[in-house]
Amino acid sequence: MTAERILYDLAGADESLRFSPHCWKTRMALAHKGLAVRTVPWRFTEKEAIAFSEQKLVPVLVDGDTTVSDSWRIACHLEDRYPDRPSLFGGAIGRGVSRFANGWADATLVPILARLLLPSIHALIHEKDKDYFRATREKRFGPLEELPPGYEAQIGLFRQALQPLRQTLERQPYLAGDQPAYADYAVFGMFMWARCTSAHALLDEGDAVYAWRERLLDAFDGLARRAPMIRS
Ligand SMILES: N[C@@H](CCC(=O)N[C@@H](CS)C(=O)NCC(=O)O)C(=O)O
Repeated sequence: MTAERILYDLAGADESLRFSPHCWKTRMALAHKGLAVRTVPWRFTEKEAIAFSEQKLVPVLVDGDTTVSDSWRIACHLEDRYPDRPSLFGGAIGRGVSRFANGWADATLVPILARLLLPSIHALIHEKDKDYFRATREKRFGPLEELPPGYEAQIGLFRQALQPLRQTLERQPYLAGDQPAYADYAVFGMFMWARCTSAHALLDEGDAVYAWRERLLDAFDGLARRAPMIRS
């Protein structure tokens, strides 16, 4: 019998609302490998529930006898543990380039989106998380009530930051080429973060990034499209 696979997945007050960009990277990677998983809703302050992973952030994947945290490390674990299933990286060079895509999304897109999304995230998280979330995020981004200086300007900044992605997707359907792979999921996680937590329209319909996002929303029988979103 195969041991159960469990993913600790960030949830809002409504436990069906799963909005972490990094957990979404992992959800897509598991689906790509065709691996079933049971997700466990986890709140920001439930540190004791993941203490066994010896760190304080999600995603945490328990894969039989192995515990892995950090979405990038989880992707590497899945690739190495399940080499006969569809590849997430397409070899060593692809692993290197996917790491760049992941780093680009984290370093460039997270800070821009955070300024746009933090106020609505604060509104949707569990009551017990609110003080912790405010204190930790305000340390990095300033008072939530002063964010963002203007939605329009912030969305403009986001669209501008997407230029390297857009330029690629105007020439090929996915970052990874003809088919999606981890480089795509690493960036797509950011869009799931926004989709699940805010009603802002981030992209124009004519944008190549919009069409790419649509394709990934439909991937794996609409896994991402079916995900509950915040009610606006
Ligand atoms: N580099 C990590 C980042 C993980 C991370 O920041 N997770 C957030 C949720 S998106 C978290 O667990 N936050 C808990 C906290 O802020 O205490 C990864 O890629 O998995």
